Amino acid sequence: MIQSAVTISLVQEAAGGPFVYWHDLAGSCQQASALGFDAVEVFPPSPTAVDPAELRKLLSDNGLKLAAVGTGAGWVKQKLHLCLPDPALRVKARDYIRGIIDFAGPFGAPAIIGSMQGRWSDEIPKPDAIQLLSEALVDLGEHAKQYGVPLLFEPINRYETNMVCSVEQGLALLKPLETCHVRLLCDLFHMNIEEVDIAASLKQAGEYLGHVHFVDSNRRPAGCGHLDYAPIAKALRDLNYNGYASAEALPWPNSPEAAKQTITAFRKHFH
Ligand code: LER
Ligand code: MN
Repeated sequence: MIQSAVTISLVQEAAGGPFVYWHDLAGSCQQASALGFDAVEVFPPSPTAVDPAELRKLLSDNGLKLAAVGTGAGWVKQKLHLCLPDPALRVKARDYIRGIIDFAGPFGAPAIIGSMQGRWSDEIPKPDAIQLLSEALVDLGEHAKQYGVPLLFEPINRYETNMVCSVEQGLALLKPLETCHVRLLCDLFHMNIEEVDIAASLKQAGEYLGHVHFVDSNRRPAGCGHLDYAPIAKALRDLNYNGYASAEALPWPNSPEAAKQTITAFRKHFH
């Protein structure tokens, strides 16, 4: 059975980004719980910004699970990524992600690498960048293994990276890796830009599919754009996908309405 999740951003610098709830961890958990979400996905400003004991209590008090934790603040706040020309900064980027894995792991939640995949450049041409990214994914995937969770890797659209934009490119990156602990995060917003057929690409991801960002074509909550969810839901059912459909969407028209719209769409399509 697919499970529902909703995003909470705690990163001031990410203002305007695609997160349903903002800044208030306790209040957001209460609202998510009241609407019946299974879990929350948290976007923290650093690996140490959220007190694990406080989060554990909030999750327990509200009957929620932690779906995943984003690493994107490493890019947004510190301009770190895994393919930077400076080796010392690449180490820092890897350590940042390792810190998020160590924060999320004890909750049984995976860390997400999206924007931290970085981009190739004149100084680090594409084949070298792919090599650097692959080495980092093996190291970090094996690090996640101790918690019994995968590391999630997210193809993101061409306007945000020149590295891995589609499911096909994601599979080409992950299949040769000497670890089986890295899975794909398929974000329907990015897929709407990059894929020929979203449902077919989800099926192609197959057992590599680890997480879904549930959102509409315009990054508004599901049902507020022009995506056709029937074939998407069928593809996920056919795969026996039992991970999360996590609402990483703009707080449109506002956070409470976006969350309500999302859970209504989730129940319509997935239950
Ligand atoms: C992160 O999940 C994502 O989808 C990226 O677009 C962040 O910029
Ligand atoms: Mn996403």
